[in-house]
Amino acid sequence: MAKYPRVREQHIAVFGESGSGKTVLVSSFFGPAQEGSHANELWDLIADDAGQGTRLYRNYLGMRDRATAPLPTRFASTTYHFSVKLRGGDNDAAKKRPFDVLRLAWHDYPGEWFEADPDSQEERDRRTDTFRSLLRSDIALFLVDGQKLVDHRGEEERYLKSLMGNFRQSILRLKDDLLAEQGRLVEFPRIWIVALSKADLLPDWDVNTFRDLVILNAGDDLNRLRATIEDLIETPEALSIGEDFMLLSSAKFELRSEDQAPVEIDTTQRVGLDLVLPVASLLPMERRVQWSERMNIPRKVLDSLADGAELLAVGLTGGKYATVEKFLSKVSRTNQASRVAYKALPVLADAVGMAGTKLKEMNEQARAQHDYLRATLTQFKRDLEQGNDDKVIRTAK
Ligand SMILES: Nc1nc2c(ncn2[C@@H]2O[C@H](COP(=O)(O)OP(=O)(O)OP(=O)(O)O)[C@@H](O)[C@H]2O)c(=O)[nH]1
Ligand SMILES: [Mg+2]
Repeated sequence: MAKYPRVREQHIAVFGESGSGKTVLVSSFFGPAQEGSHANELWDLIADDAGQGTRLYRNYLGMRDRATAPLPTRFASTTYHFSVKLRGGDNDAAKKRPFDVLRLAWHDYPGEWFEADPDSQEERDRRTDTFRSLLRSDIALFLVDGQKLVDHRGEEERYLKSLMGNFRQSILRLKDDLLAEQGRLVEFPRIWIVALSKADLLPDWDVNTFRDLVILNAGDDLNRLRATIEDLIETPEALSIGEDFMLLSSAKFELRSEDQAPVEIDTTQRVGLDLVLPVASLLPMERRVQWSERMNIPRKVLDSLADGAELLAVGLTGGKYATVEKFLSKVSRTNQASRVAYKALPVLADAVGMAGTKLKEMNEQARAQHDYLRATLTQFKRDLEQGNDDKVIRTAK
């Protein structure tokens, strides 16, 4: 019997108005991994629900081969379940690894819900329940629609303010219901990445151009949104909103000028999608270390944020799982303060600190040793580093 949990689960919540590109995004995340020619040498990406997988792959093929985008899924809230199955299942490195599968739950939250009041108690309950189901996510992507920015050239402020204002209002509407049961929320997405969708429409922009535009035009609105969310959560200092930014493009869309219908959709030209898994799996751990260096975070908050970070850290650095397991069971027995937990585990800081040449060497070594977990995690970390260097993503330091 396996000694360790064999599956790690990460959740990511995607917030975007209707038409902002949510369905295309998830299709384009999943699709390429299903093409025979695109197989990843370290892992396989599969959909846990076969029907869902078929739908997403069909969406993708429609774009790739017929230049047709998927139909709108307005008002629908969907959670997609994916598994990243590491290769090398029965080699020696695999026997020692704490998990073989990294699961990703991807929650779509429909944008109409930002815009319109619920029209019945039933609808209101449904929204609250859906929102609750997102709360396990450490990371939220907040989409800014590149098409809308193009349409609002010169008056981007109007669009950005209404986007953030509407979202803030919808959180306020949910607030009483969310807090009714046990007061301030411990578990809540604490890292909100502001993401530009359809970045292919703004080919001259890098992530800094985008960030500057958002802060210049809607910095106050971002702060108000942050304040609103702070009121919902326990330990509100442990919250990043408006500190991380990224660019996303699911494909390069070429549109016919008369009616804006796509004539070609080049699915090989994607931006930022390869950062989704690295962001979902590593950013919570990194932020947890940054925050615990700066402040005292209660144990229960730490546990909900990037839980299992220790195992990931060991996976990255190639340390011994047994030490961590022993340590964790001791901590949970004695329920020690967070600072003790953090200090006693320098492996977390070590993992976060790995960078540059050292990281590259560790990745190459892990690949040579067919240690697929370490190869994957060090590769994710390299991808994040590269994304920052290429100015596709900008994560708070
Ligand atoms: N240029 C460009 N256009 C995109 C991209 N992604 C989506 N689009 C366009 O935006 C339209 C809407 O995308 P969807 O993914 O259906 O939007 P959605 O957020 O799921 O919208 P709802 O289902 O209504 O909530 C698509 O039909 C495309 O025309 C992209 O990466 N680049
Ligand atoms: Mg949709």
